[in-house]
Amino acid sequence: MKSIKRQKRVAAVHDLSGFGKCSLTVALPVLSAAGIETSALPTAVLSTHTGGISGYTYRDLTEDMRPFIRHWKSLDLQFDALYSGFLGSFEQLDIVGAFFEEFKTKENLVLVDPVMADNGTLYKVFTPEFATGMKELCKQADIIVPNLTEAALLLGQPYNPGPYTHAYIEETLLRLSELGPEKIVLTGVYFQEEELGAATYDAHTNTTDFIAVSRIPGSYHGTGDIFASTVLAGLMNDFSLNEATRIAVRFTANSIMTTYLAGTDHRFGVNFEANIPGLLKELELV
Ligand code: PXL
Repeated sequence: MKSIKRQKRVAAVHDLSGFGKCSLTVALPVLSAAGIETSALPTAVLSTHTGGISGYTYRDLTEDMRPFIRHWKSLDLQFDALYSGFLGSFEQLDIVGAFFEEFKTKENLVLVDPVMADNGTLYKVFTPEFATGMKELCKQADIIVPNLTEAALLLGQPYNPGPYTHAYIEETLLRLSELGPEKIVLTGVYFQEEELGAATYDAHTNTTDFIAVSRIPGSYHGTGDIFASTVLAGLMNDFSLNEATRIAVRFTANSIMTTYLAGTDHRFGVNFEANIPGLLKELELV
């Protein structure tokens, strides 16, 4: 057991999708399990996520966000990390940018997961202008966690489906850090068909790292949110960027494996819950 420390607090800016584990229904349990107090600034409320499920309801919470932020400011709340993911409208890019400006301190961390696309295509609720706006938001971040589709959109370059070369990944990491963020975690990285993992870059130390695990067949919804939330959980528990990324790759892969073996619908998200005890061991919390 680690000695008792001051509890860290994170503000998570994501949608709440009622069914189909992703965004807040992943960020809250993962961060809470890792001992972190997690406040939610919801961007939208949906009956399900938008990936491969039709007929979902969509309540855009743009109008609630500024009053939410004002109230938090009036309470003089402080956060150890500001963590944004799926935003509910174009206007929210500015609102979240202003939120970062208000709550950024010298010590805390701004992590932007530029959730907007995967497998070479934008999610259907977003426009190319949204991608341009997301690039501006990323400039305010200390860490960004894009997949390779999002990286291509942020850099205005064509999507490359892989397998990748080390040179391509290193160049992409460098160009992303030139946007502003000191640390980059790139997901969906693979050099051979049978693997999948992530790459990191830290501009402060000018170091790059790769971690890959065996690829599990299929594409599983919500895994990007599990991954990014776990990277943050690791960082908030004082692991280095590379250690936190390794923990996140293993936890995400284990959750996918549990789901693959169970044969459940990939659109409904993965069984990360079964793997939380393993995560807590990796985080040295038990
Ligand atoms: O996991 C990303 C995500 C989050 N929230 C909503 C989504 C998606 C991806 O499709 O639709 C509502």
